[in-house]
Amino acid sequence: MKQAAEASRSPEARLDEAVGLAEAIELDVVDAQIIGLAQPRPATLLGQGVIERLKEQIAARHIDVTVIDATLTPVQQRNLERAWNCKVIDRTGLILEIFGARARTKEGTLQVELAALNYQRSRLVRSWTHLERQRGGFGFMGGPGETQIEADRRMIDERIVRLKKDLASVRRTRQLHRESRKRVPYPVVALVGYTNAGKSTLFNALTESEVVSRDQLFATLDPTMRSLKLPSGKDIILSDTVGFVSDLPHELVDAFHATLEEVVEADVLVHVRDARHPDSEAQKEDVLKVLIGLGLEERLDEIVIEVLNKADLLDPQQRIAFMNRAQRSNRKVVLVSAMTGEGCTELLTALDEVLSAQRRELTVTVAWSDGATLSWIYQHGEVLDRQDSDENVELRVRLDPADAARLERRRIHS
Ligand SMILES: Nc1nc2c(ncn2[C@@H]2O[C@H](COP(=O)(O)OP(=O)(O)O)[C@@H](O)[C@H]2O)c(=O)[nH]1
Ligand SMILES: [Mg+2]
Repeated sequence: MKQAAEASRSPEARLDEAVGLAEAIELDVVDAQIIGLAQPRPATLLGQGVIERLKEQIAARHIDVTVIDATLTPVQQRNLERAWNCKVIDRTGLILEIFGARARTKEGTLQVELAALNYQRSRLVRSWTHLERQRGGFGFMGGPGETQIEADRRMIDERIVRLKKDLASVRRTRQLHRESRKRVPYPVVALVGYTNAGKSTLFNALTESEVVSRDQLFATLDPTMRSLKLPSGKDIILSDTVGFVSDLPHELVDAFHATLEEVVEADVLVHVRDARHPDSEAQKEDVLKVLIGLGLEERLDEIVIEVLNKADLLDPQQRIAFMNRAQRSNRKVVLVSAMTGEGCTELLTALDEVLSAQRRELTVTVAWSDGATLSWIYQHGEVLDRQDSDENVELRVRLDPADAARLERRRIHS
């Protein structure tokens, strides 16, 4: 994996992120390299010497895909694929693959497809200008190449128009999706944060020791969702979400937001931060800005737990500084090492606390004949008051939002 010069951030940090992105779609990264670009070549981006050297490595190690963490023109991409005899994708292509693999809703899928088509279209335009240049700038005079590009472009345009219509109609029925999400009978806790902050490592650390229940619900959940029991005995669903990336290409912003729908639906957000990352503070601001953009501003204090991850890499002084800052925060902050397991118990306790703070009080009337519902309420909620009459029992009960919705369904379907 290689990259072009990028002004603001260190090449090492960018390379780490690119590796993290590739791993997010289950690519097995066998090698990652930083390559200096003295002079970008229009035809291949990289210089001939570099191309030859990599060609040998790619052949010797039977590499199937090479990711270039930069923007490639279609011509550069094609030339590199020919030279190396393997698939080549650039940064935007890689991010689109990730979004495509992770979009969970119809709306998300359409939004990603739209971004992919717009991307393809812009690349057609670019190769068009490339052809124009080859012919000395008279591309508009027509010829087989242009006709093909025009046709491709028209096809893409038609598809884009259709996708936009589909998107509009899916948005109208979005409320229905929300309703079906509510059918998940446990509170949903989503891990959010930058790529490489340690979300997946934490996801595994928190769920690995668990015996995953073979409930039908879980058979249908995808691998980025798992159930987990909190110290209180409460079951939750933990969801590992698409990571934020630095310098997200602007044409991918809508698609990124669409993959974050599950975040809007979640009961708790665990904001995982790499405490050691040089851009950690700027990353935090970015994440919060996006969450606010998703309409969560008013709920942030209620639903966000901040995890300062990679505590094992901090020295004692840094730890103290972090915890002091944390204490001044409105939100719960937990120092964690997903690697060593430090802080995981505290995090689970914090999840219990945040969830019980979200509990709502409600009054329900249950018929004596419905013993199952009565015992369910005692099992899942906190009964504050009880009035028994001849036919029924009236209870004042405190339940978390997911259980309250579950109780409602029980009562409708019984
Ligand atoms: N030292 C240390 N490394 C960690 C910790 N958590 C994650 N990592 C490493 O950070 C990198 C990114 O982790 P990953 O879970 O894939 O991040 P994600 O992109 O947020 O899912 C991996 O190399 C992990 O091994 C931690 O607590 N301590
Ligand atoms: Mg991950």
